[in-house]
Amino acid sequence: MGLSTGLGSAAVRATLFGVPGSHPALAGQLMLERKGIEVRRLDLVAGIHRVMLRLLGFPGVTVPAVRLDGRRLQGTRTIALALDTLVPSPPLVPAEADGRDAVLRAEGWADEVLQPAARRLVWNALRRDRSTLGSYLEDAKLGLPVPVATAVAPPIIRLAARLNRADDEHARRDLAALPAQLDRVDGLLAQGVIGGDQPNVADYQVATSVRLLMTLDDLSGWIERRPAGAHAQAVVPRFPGRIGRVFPPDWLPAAAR
Ligand SMILES: N[C@@H](CCC(=O)N[C@@H](CS)C(=O)NCC(=O)O)C(=O)O
Repeated sequence: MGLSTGLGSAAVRATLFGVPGSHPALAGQLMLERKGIEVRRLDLVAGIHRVMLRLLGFPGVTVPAVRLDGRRLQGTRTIALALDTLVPSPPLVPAEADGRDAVLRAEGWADEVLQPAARRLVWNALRRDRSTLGSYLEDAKLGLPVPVATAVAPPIIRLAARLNRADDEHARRDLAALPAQLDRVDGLLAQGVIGGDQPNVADYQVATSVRLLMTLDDLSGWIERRPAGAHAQAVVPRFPGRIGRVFPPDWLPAAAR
């Protein structure tokens, strides 16, 4: 079916480059799908994807990276704004009268604080136990059989953990900060900034990070019981990946021990 868009009325298709298990890549994918855009997803190998993205002509080194109508878009925030221009309805960033500023503030916080914390915690957890790494590859469009991908994983995990500063000091600090961060998500839900009938850019940004955190057995039960957990599951019904309990209990928020 043709869409009435800033691109004309032809069917709109995008190629999205991600890495397996990437929460912002999934946010990008969900936002494209929300606009009715057909998405072809390709996953690159984490760490090495920096080089691949450059070879593909993207200026930056992070995913999501999207090819859409001859344009190259990179970064969830850039993608959301570009999508609203190309396909105005339904909007990802609401109009001023509908709380635009609060949504953009929530998106910015989730992008800069929550998203990196979730990423560091999962890479740190994978350094401790990579036996379930294959679970993160379930939906991946990697072009490699899962057994091959898991066999080459150890140096990739080490590299990604180093690039993302997923050391123990950060993990400990990130775990200590989580209760306040989830309180903030619950607050955004209570204020109606996120969790409305029409998901906005902050819904996708927050929910994909919370969902990634919920792949950690150390945190999943605790998060599930909170409004933030229910919201994440509603916005992101499927997020493959699971790691058993790996963190020292005294690093965990008291309610998660
Ligand atoms: N915050 C940005 C960046 C996303 C990001 O850092 N993605 C990770 C994968 S989850 C990445 O590509 N990292 C590459 C690197 O720093 O090497 C966004 O939301 O687009």
